[in-house]
Parts: sequence; structure tokens; C-alpha cells
Amino acid sequence: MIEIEEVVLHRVTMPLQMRFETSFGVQTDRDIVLVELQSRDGSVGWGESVALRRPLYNEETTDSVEAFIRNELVPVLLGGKFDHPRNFNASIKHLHGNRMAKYAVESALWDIQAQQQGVPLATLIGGTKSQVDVGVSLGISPIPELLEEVRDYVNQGYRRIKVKVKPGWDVEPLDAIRQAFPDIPLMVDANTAYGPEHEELMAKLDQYELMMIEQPFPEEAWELYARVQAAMRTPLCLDESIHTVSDAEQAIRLKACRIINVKLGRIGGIEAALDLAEVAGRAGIQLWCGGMLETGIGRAYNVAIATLSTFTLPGDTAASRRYWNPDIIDPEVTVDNGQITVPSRPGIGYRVNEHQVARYQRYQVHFRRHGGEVSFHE
Ligand code: OSB
Ligand code: MG
Repeated sequence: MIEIEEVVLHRVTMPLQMRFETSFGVQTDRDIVLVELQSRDGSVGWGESVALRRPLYNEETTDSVEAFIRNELVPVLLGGKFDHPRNFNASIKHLHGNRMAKYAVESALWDIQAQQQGVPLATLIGGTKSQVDVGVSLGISPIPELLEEVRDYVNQGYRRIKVKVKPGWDVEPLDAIRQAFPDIPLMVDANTAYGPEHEELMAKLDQYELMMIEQPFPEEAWELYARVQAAMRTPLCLDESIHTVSDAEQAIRLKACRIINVKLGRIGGIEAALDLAEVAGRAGIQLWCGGMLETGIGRAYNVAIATLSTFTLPGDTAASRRYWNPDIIDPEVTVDNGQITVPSRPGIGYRVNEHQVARYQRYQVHFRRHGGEVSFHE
């Protein structure tokens, strides 16, 4: 039984170790809401909002997530008891959208559930792997730097390289990479930047032996996806288009893709991901876990979901040190020969380093079940 006595929202700003440029903009830091839930039995669960500061990836923002959690989810959390995280989801089913906010809270309940059962989260959700394969997502940067980065991550053993592309920045970097590394597992991600005028270009990209092309077209361009996928050897992968299990069913029905990038935040939580994995697995769609430049907390959930047998391709879950110095978990996530070893401690399996959280924190807000007062600490 989970009875939340206190909710603490930590608003943190964390500088990224790299400049990360995509077709929608440049990120140099992350503005994040961390959710800390204290349960009556003494266990503490942590969750992370993966929304960006501005609505450039999806419609949510760090501010919208904070507001939705404060106004809608905290009253539900402090007003009830839950036999299981699934019961919490049932009680917020009538609240539309805001999936990243829901994930930040729901995930923390799964952390508590796993701790209460004394098992790692990966085991609780039916994961079967003791190690998960990972790749790396490289931003847009000048060719010499990009080639250096590719070389570095290939040498570290990462299982595939993803590069960000956009109109006017595709053939050139791919020629350069393929010339230097003819055989590496390689893919591209366009974050919706292309349109129907780029069908010819897609035929050209079909020549680079790519593992997949991720989200070339806008979210709703279902027919364009279906037409282009039918004409290509290279699998298309959907990211931004998939918000729900029914979006996945639609993609399957229309043959709009052969691969789905699963992001727990984008689809609204762990229960949603388990449902989506069922549907996709039955349809022969391959899955992998994407990333949103998470701290160690979000990273831990990505590692856990990637242990499902339906996650057959390497994820975007690179090592902590690619993003942070230091990360906010102990130990940090490390990658050895392109794999992360799944932690065996109960819950998310990593300790949250509250000292580091405090260093990155702008403010925190507390909500308590008893004693009413909401307190606000700068
Ligand atoms: O489209 O997969 C994406 C980061 C922020 C927003 C969207 C995306 C990404 C990445 C980075 O590709 C993945 C990571 O290293 O976490
Ligand atoms: Mg993507």
C-alpha cells in the first residue's frame, strides 16, 4: 500500500557537458522538475520531468509540468492511498494530456512499489536482461568535430551512432561519416524537420545503410510516412508521433514505420510503456528506449524499461558523464563495451545524491498530507 505523506518538487537547472543542437534548437542546460515522494512506510520514490523549458519537442514545458503536478496531481496523491501505481493512473485517467507531468509522478510510485516488494524496478516490470545495449545521440556540429565524436563513441564500444539531421544538413555529414566509418551501425533523427517535398531526399538517404531514419516528418503526417516507408529499404522510426497506445496501433495499421522509439515521458508513464510494448511486440514492431537528456533519475527508468524483451535495439541512454559533472545519482550510470549493467538494488537501483540535488536547485516546494500548510523554500 502506498500512502504519500509528503511531496517535494525540486526545480533544478543543470548545465550540460555538451552543446546539443537539433533541428528544433540548441540546448546547453536542462531546466527540470524532480519529484520526491515520501511514503508512510518510510520509502522515498523519485521521478523526473523530461519536458524541455520551451515547447519545441512537444507541447509540454517545465513550467506546465510544475503547474499540472501542483494543481492536479498533488491533491490526488495526498488525497488517497494506492495499492499499486496502476491505481493512481486509474484515478487520473480523466485528466487530459500532460503526459510528461504524469510520468514524473507515476514513475516515482513505481520506484516506491519496487522498494516495498524489495525488487529492482526492472524485475517488477517483467524485464529479463541483466545488461542493456546502448548507443549515443550526437547533435549537429561541424564535420571535423562530428567525426571526432563518432570516433570517440565507437572506440568506447557504443552499439550504434545516431546523428541529428535537418534540411541542408544530411547528405554532407552522412558522406563524411560513411567515408571514415563504412560499417558502423548508424542512424539519423530529424525531429520532424522534413516534409512531402523531401521524398526524393529520403530515397537518397536509403543508400547509406542506416539502421533507421527517426521522425523525418511532422507528427501527424501518417500517409506520408506510410508512402515513404513502402518505398524504402531503410526502416522509419517514430518518436514525436507516438503519444498513446492508440497512436502505435494506428502506425501499425497504416504501416507508417517499422520501429518505435519509446520515451516514458512522451507516452505518459511506465504502465503506458508496458501496454505499448505488448501491442508493438505482437505486431513485430521493434522498440528501443529514447532519451531526453535525462539526469540519473530519468536515466535509471530508461535502463529499467530497456530490459523488456521487446526492446530489441540499442537505446539513447548514454553514460552519465556524457551529460553531467556530476550526475545526481550514486553510482553514476556507466557504459562498458556498449552496455549498462542493470542495477540489482530495490527500486530504481541508484541512490539519489541529495547534496548534488541541492547544489543544482533553484527552489523546492513541499506539500504535506497532514498539517495542511504548503511551504515554499527558495
Ligand atoms: O528526438 O530523440 C530525440 C533529446 C531531446 C529531445 C529529443 C531528442 C533528444 C535526443 C537525445 O536525441 C537523446 C539523449 O541522449 O538523451
Ligand atoms: Mg527523436
